Amino acid sequence: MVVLRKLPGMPGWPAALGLRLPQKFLFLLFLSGLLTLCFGALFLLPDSSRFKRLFLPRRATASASSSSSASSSSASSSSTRDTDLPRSPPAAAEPRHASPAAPRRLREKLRTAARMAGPPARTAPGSRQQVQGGESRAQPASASPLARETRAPFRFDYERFRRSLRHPVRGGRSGEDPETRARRMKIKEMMKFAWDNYKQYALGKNELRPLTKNGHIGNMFGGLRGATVIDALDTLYIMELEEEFQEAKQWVEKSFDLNVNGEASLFEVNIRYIGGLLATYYLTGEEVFKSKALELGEKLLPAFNTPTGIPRGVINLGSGMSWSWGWASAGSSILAEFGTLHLEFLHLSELSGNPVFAEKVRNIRRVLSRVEKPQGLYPNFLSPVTGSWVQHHVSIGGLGDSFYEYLIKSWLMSDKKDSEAKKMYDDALEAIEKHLVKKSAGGLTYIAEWRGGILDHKMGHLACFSGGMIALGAQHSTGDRRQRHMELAAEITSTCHESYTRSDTKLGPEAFRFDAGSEATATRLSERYYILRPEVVESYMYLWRLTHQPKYRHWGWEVVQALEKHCRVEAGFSGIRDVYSTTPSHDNMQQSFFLAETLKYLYLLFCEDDVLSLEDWVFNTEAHPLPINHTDSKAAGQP
Ligand code: DMJ
Repeated sequence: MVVLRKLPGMPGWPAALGLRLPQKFLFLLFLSGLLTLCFGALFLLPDSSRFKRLFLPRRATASASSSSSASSSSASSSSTRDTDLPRSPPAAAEPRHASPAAPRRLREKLRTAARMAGPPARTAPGSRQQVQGGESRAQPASASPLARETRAPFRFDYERFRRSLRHPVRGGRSGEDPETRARRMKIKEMMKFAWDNYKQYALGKNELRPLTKNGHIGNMFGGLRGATVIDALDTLYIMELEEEFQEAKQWVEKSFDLNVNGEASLFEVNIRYIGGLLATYYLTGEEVFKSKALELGEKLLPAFNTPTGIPRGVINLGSGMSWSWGWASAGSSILAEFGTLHLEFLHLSELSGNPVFAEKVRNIRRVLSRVEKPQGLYPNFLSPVTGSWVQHHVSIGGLGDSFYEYLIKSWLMSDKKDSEAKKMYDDALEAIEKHLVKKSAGGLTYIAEWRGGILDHKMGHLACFSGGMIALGAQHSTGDRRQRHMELAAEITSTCHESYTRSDTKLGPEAFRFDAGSEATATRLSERYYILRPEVVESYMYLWRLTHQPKYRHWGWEVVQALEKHCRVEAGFSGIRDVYSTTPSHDNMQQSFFLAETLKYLYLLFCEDDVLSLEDWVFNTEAHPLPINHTDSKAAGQP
């Protein structure tokens, strides 16, 4: 100990006090006893974990901080060191993310401290950490849990948010024509039928198997259950299916277990579970939905611990280990997956007061804005290690789709303040128009795919959402550009409609082509199926709201009739294997997105415009409504 060391020219401490040998001995004995007592108190008393955290080597606490909440700024800043990174993709994730080694009480304390963290920690000068691949991530100034615990707990002001809405959530009903009402009621009946059968045969499983009348769990959600419950909640609420909504809510309260240990798709958990829970919280103000969303959000954070901060696609919700999809090129992450987190993560920050979620997605933006874009296009595969593209495949359908959607919706959700997102969207759309938009010999406009400069003249069903997206974006352009984009949106939507009308069932195939004499039809057996997807009716809904041309409601009604005729079975709705066969074979699966999206968009198509008004809400890519920030919030999440 420094204080006892004899300094030159100075007598030692005990000597200076004039003590004799036995007294010196007793003094030293007393002193060592005192020291033992102090250290014992630090490490053994009930409230000692924060001191342990300060004194113990970093590695001993890291797993606790990263899994508990990253909400602790210091936890997230410690997570990017190269030494913790896998050597080569696809790789097992950073072992430090596995939390079980950390004492439970320590984890709980850190979690509590993080929850209670007040307004965002600002980035301290010099707190940017250089990481492999030349990217750097802003790291917030370290804020000790000690300091945080003294602040008032953050509380999202729900009442203030409700007052900020410009329209009542479920809207008015006066003066509508009876046919529109009858059609809407029919769609409501379809939702009730889908829900009732799920409840009867598969409640607590992820999806209903309507032919065999049992449940399906699948392997996308890492052991989470009830995907259909969570996906259906806001649709039940909007359709005023009160009893059914209560059934779903009760299941969430009593049976929705987040302590699972399995491999989940980061993207799917985010868009379905977090999106569904957030939307239902905003619609109802019921705390249970908010707390489940926040708890689940924290479980996704370890996926971001990569050299660039671009998350890997798969995460074990128990251990926090993450890795890339086995099928993704060279351990890459997928554009439509890591690019489809922004809306939900900003709301997680907004509701928790904790900036960590917003920081994660803003970093993704930073990486993307810096990387060079071939011809201005965004390829679908990016390395989370180097931050460079792995393969030059570009698509506005699968693997790319919702990345573009989230750019324009981020801007809208920020009440048009997030100009970076708007610019990225505008630039991307310009490149798409220039390189991918084509017209078929028969005059149909479509968006092709791009493989290293070579066009694949194919559109997936997934790409049909783009009609709605482009129309939505066009509202905020002026002059020629607005008109051009509205025309493009209408033409693409019309092409997608053609893909439906040219089939025998009047439902569209998974992909359709414009080559070798084919025009908006599937040419491969493997592309002839329809799994109750929403994208075409999604575009009808936007085009209806933005133009009020009756054809969009007519087209939507055609889909309702086709669903009733070919997909409705005794115990629910099922996908079909071949849209070109009038005696279709069913795939025995009622997808959860059928309740979240397909039926919701159809219902909204026959509602007044003020039901979930586009002035108040943006829909996440699973059709879960998230509010536009009209409140000029100073909370963590909003730009
Ligand atoms: C949904 O889960 C979402 O719309 C997602 O963005 C794409 N695929 C399905 C529906 O087809």
